[in-house]
Amino acid sequence: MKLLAVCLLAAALPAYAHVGSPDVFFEGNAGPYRLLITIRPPQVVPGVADIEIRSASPDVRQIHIVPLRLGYRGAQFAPVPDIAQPSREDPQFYTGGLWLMGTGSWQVRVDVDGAQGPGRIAVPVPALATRVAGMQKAMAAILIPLALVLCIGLVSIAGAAVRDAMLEPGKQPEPARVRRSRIVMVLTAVLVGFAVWSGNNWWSSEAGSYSRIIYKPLQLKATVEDVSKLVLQLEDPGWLRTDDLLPDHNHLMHLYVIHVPEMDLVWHLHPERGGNGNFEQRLPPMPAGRYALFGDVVHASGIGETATSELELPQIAGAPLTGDDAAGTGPPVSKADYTRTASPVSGGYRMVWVPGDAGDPSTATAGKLRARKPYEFRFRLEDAQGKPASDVELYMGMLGHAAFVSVDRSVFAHVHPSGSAPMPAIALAQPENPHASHTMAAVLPAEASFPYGFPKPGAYRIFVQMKRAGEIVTGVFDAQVEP
Ligand SMILES: [Cu+2]
Repeated sequence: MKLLAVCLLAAALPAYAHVGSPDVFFEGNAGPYRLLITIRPPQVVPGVADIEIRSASPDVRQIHIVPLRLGYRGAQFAPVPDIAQPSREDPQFYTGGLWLMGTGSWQVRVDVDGAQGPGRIAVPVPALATRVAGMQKAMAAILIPLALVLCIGLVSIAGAAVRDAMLEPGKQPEPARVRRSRIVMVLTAVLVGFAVWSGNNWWSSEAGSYSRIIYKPLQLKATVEDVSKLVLQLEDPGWLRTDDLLPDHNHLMHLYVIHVPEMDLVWHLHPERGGNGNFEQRLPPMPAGRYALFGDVVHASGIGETATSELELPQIAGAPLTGDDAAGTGPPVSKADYTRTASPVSGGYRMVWVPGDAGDPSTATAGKLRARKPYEFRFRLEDAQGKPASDVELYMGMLGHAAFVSVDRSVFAHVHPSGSAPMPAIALAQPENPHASHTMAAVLPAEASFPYGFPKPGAYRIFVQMKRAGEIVTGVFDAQVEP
């Protein structure tokens, strides 16, 4: 019984990174091959995850994909990998579907074979049941009459067997036989009814245990104490732990605070664990107003979650920002210009949204964006003369951090140059090379790129943070995403 409880708990652990943006986007090197990988996890589990892989180079011959449990030691006994199918229109684009058989933390291992030899990379992906699949009406319309035919058939077969089986051809059954046959038919009908009733009970109990593993988001309760101390309480929705969090870039929580509805002010803060398990953060100076909070945490399973809340604040005198905490400003989103590609940052510098070349389908270009399409978003820091910045530094181990937020706040995704998977999950998937997608060059490039695709059409704001000359700078851009 105890074992069963542990298994149920393990199955219940998973939760969702980001808000309204379940697809995983990943960019990294499988040996010598640069790949942009999209994994669309199923909404019901077991279910099929759709995999899309775009190779940056044309010398790939074949790609194999296989799903494995994340951090599973028996990975050498992996199932036989599937072959990803190349697209007819774009030979560098491959697709495939993989069954994820249970809820929890998975990885998709991608093996590439090509002119430059073999290459391998693994992408973490959470499999979470987010809904119960109902039976389609058309299917029910076919199956229910068929089941009725079976039940009635069984009853009449049993009756006929008793009435007619021993009868000589051409003779009528005597009344005693007819009576016995009726009794058998009634008994059979009772038995069949009981079988259907127990089947329905079994089905309902299976459905009940499935609904227990359906993902329920972590709740966040935000209050302000002692004038300027933000206190965040993570609330367990009944089946999820909040004491198993892993640090991501040395911080247990990455909190975006966005002034709403205009989204003209943003803070990227890192609350620390306070007493009694709460998270606490000294707030910086902030004007009175309404604020949306998006707090990213990562569970020990490698699955990330974003807990959200909104609160009304009075004017906060606040304390100056320290460490990795950063602030940014942009124009009000009601005056958004969806073709604007330059965002001024401090020191006379600016951040530029770098467009794709004509005919380049994978680079996101301002003003030309479609939903459910994976892109690479490229941003460059430039000085007043338009020269790329030469003093770029890593910001929390990365060239940049980006947040994609829909104006209606139903979508929030915190994305890194390696993609949308949390870094601890990437480290679990790539134990031998956790920095597969980190830049380790002595002089850092002035450009950061982020793989991401918008889950649905609408207006979005993109906050991009990079660091130069010891200062974290924030670029603010707008995107109108077409269906
Ligand atoms: Cu980040």
